[in-house]
Amino acid sequence: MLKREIEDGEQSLADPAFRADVLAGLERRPRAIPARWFYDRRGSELFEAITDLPEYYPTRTERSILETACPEVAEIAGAGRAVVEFGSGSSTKTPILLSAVAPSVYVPIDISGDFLRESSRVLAAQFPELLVLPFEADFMRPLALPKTIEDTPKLGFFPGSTIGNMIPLMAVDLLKAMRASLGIGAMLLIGMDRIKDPAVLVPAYDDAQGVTAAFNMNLLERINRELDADVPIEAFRHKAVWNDDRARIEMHLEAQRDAAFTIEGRPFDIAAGETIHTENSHKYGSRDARILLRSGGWTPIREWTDPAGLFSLYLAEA
Ligand code: AVJ
Repeated sequence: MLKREIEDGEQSLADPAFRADVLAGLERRPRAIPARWFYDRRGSELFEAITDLPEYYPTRTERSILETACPEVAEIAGAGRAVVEFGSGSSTKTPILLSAVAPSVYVPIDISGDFLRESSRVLAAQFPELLVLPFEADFMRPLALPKTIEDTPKLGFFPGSTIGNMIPLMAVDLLKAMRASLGIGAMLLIGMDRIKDPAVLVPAYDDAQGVTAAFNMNLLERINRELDADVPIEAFRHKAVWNDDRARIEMHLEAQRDAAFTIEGRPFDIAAGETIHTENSHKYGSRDARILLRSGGWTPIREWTDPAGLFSLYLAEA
């Protein structure tokens, strides 16, 4: 069966974890699909486009904070650390840190091997002295880093407010896992988006050009591309809301009419007004962020923010 499909070229082989998350997510109430599935090739391109939008302040704000903070980070962290980046993706922020800290070793960790190899090659060319050791792994669990850097103190780097995708319970687990992975004497440089006026937050996730809408809708397109599915894309619309109780932006796909479709032979019915919850982006005030870090076993030692207080960067020690 598998062989026939490949020969006919009628169906690409879907990631079984994607299939399982989509089916389980649409069967549960409220319906929800994990945000990690946004990032296929098209989704990653759309996210890159989001980072350039006038409404999407986090990327450019964090980059400008890094320009100021990294020389100070280098001073506090001292020489001779290995920089370990979590979920490196195609990060354009990494060179700012590497230029300031000048580590001997850089370990980018990502679940997407393709992206990892591509960006490692670019960085190795940009920093010829640097030993780049790409590590393909799911960083949600404690990792065994390469033996060669066992005794080298680590500086973890987790920019982009990616931690905001997790509910606090998961965020704490992740911080603990990072502490275990990075070992004795480790430091962590982490970006978190701050709580602010919903009039600023909501447009950042619902831009005028509709790029974020396309990013959200691409999840349905991906389901139709990779699974045996006939989701009527035009029946859904992008929705971004501020959940004040939980201090997070939520993205949903809202059915605009009753719709019926099948995925992998399973029938689904969705009523007009019902949503599929696709992402959380938690925001943290300064005290919230410090409590979160401490809950995860990290002691905050320094915070940097931009003049408008939109975004924060924290340096913490294990
Ligand atoms: C990559 C998780 C930091 O939450 O701001 C951007 C993802 N989603 N626009 C964020 C995202 C919609 C982004 N993170």
